[in-house]
Amino acid sequence: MSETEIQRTLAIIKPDAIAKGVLGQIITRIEQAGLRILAAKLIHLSREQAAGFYIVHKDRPFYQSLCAFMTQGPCIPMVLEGERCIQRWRDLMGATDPAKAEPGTIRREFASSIEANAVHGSDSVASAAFEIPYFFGTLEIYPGR
Ligand code: IDP
Ligand code: MG
Repeated sequence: MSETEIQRTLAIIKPDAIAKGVLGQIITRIEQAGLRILAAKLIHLSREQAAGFYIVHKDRPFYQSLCAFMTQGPCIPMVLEGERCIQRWRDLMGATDPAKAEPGTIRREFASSIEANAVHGSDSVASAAFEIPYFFGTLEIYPGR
């Protein structure tokens, strides 16, 4: 995939960010960055749904705790689209640990901890290809261009 190719990524506004009331501020950053929102919904994940989404982390020590956190309240998965969208959204998010995230990033500004870190973003084209259809069917994604 070339550097300027239009990509899609799966973003999630996590339960901690919704509980804190910073949903609007996060969406504003998406809009200001020029990333297009092609799909979005509010969903309260079951334990099984969270576990399936994070299956890649099943052997990590934080897996059970992460799945519990993701079911604490509703979250908002979204499909974002734009040039180099995967890396641009990761850059807006900042590092996984908010203490290590750059000033001005979403996680630095809004995350509570390395676990309750406000947002998710696919980390590659391959993970986006798994994560987008995990939440959205073809008919739920605005075709855009
Ligand atoms: P990422 O979200 O920045 O891609 P990953 O390593 O893919 O980070 O981890 C997935 C999620 O698991 C993180 O966003 C965070 O919520 C949680 N997590 C990652 N590392 C830890 C940890 O060391 N302790 C607790 N939770 C963690
Ligand atoms: Mg990840």
